[in-house]
Amino acid sequence: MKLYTWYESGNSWKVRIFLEQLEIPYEKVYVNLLEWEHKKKEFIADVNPRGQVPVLEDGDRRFWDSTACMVYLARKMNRTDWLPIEPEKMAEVMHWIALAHCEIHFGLQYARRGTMRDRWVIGDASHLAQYQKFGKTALDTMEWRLSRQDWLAAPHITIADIACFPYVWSSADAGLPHDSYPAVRAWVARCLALPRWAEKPRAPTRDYPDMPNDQS
Ligand SMILES: N[C@@H](CCC(=O)N[C@@H](CS)C(=O)NCC(=O)O)C(=O)O
Repeated sequence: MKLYTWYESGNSWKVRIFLEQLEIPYEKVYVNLLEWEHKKKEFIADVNPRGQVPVLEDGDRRFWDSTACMVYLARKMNRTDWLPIEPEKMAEVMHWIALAHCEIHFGLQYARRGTMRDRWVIGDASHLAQYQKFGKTALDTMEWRLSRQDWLAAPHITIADIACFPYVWSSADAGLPHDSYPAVRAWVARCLALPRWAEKPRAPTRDYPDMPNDQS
């Protein structure tokens, strides 16, 4: 398998974490987001019409969304522990996937990207407070759940936890540190303590400054 990815891409990190959890070997193809390689005509025409990473390639198939990639991998490997197929259990996972693609994406991810790179998806820095409002809803919702159980969607880890992880881990970069979110902080530590998870972290972030900056 091949993963189109970039060092600072939290969505790519999700797929890398899952590939490593499943112990699937893969090749990385770096798409330099800082040089706008993801918006080049050839990338859009040949790899991802959405102009984003991650993209997972398996034979002649390509999947261009972190959740699509994780769902594909979970079903291909028949891992119902990571993605249950019973209606209620699957819907529980979808609660958190929806949060990842809504408040976490439009709140924490976009606030972080604007703050760190001065790239604002809508408007300019004057929109930061709006992004942070979405982001706060995400953190409040997760705190509610994680103060009652260890993992988001089940008594064990699922792809819901991976989907929510990267931009919650780095939410301090979006101006929303974990000081008032003890259950979220404990969940981040629980994730990082898993084997084949913290081995290849992205750049350190304010709440977790001691993580090595391996960048591979
Ligand atoms: N829904 C997509 C979002 C992917 C996404 O936002 N990727 C970022 C990098 S983390 C990107 O390529 N951004 C460039 C852009 O949106 O123009 C997913 O979950 O994979």
